[in-house]
Parts: sequence; C-alpha cells; structure tokens
Amino acid sequence: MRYSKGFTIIELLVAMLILLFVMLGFLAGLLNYMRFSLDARMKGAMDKLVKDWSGYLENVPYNATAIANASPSFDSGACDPTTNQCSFESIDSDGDGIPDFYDPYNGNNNNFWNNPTSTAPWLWVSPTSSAGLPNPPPTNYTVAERRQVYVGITVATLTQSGKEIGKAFGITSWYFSPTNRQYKYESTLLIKRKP
Ligand SMILES: [Ca+2]
Ligand SMILES: [Ca+2]
Repeated sequence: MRYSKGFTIIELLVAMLILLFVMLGFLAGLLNYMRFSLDARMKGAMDKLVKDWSGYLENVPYNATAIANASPSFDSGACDPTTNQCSFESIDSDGDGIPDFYDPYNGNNNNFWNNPTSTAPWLWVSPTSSAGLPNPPPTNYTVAERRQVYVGITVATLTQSGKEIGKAFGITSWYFSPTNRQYKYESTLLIKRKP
C-alpha cells in the first residue's frame, strides 16, 4: 500500500487560500473595531465639551465684557417656563430640520465633513474663536489624526416688556463619524438670568 507523506502543491495552495481568507476577515474585523472605538472616544470628547462649556458659561459673570458684548444673532426671544421652549428655537433658515440655534452649519451638515471649520455666521463661539471669553475651555479636541470634535455656541437675548432679563446660549458639540462621515451632535440650552 502506498500513501504519501507531507502535502501536495494543491493541498498547500488550498491551505494558504483558507489562511488568507481567515486573515482578511480578521483584518476587516479589526478595522471595524478600531473605527467603532474611535467613534466612542469622539463621542466621549463631545460629551465633555458640552459639559465643560455649560459649566463655564454658568459660572462666568453676567457682566463679563465678552458676555455683555455678545452680539445676539437671534432676535430677542421669550422662553416658556412650563415647556422650557424658547421662541428662537423654532427658526430653521437652512431647512435641514435642526433649529439654527443648535446648528453649526448653514446647509446640510453632512456636507461639511471635509470643510469642518466653515461654520455658520450665526455662531458666537466657533471651533476657531472663543469670542474673547476669559479662560475658556477648548473649542475643539483632536482625538486622533484628522479626527476632531468641535464646539459652537449661539446666543440670544431674553426680554420681557422690552427689557433684557437674561441671555440664552445654545451649546452644540459635534463630530463627523469615522464609520460613515455622518454628522453627530449633542446640544443643550443654557439660560443666564440678568442679576
Ligand atoms: Ca438648521
Ligand atoms: Ca445646517
């Protein structure tokens, strides 16, 4: 009886092909995992920027020059204390479904992934300017190479019978997802009462 020891060329090729497919699958999985973990880190930085800026604006004095000089890009409005909704929150001039008060881009936000600092003129604080505020938190974080998370802030004056009673700030932080380049954001409303 005859049998061969070792492998034939065909067997070797098949084995190598199988190994190649396994490695390609593993590599694709690894790349996906890296993208998802990067997305999670960017989301973490986004949460931090919103928290840092809300805390900062809450504590900065109302009569600080930068606050006093903040030129509102939204008409003075009123907020309903029962629903916590403000009149300027219903303005959506670029028609993308995001109220401009929380919208850092004039136009469809997904189109700005390759031009992220080209923000809307209605921002008071932008990723490239902290509006002369004293000791402000950062306006952007670099999470990885070419992966940045940004913050933008809008401001409106709150009035009652024609008198200023406070200021409203729309704080938005955002990034473009490393998995699909889609715009992801988190916004909050902060109201500062005039002392
Ligand atoms: Ca909008
Ligand atoms: Ca927009």
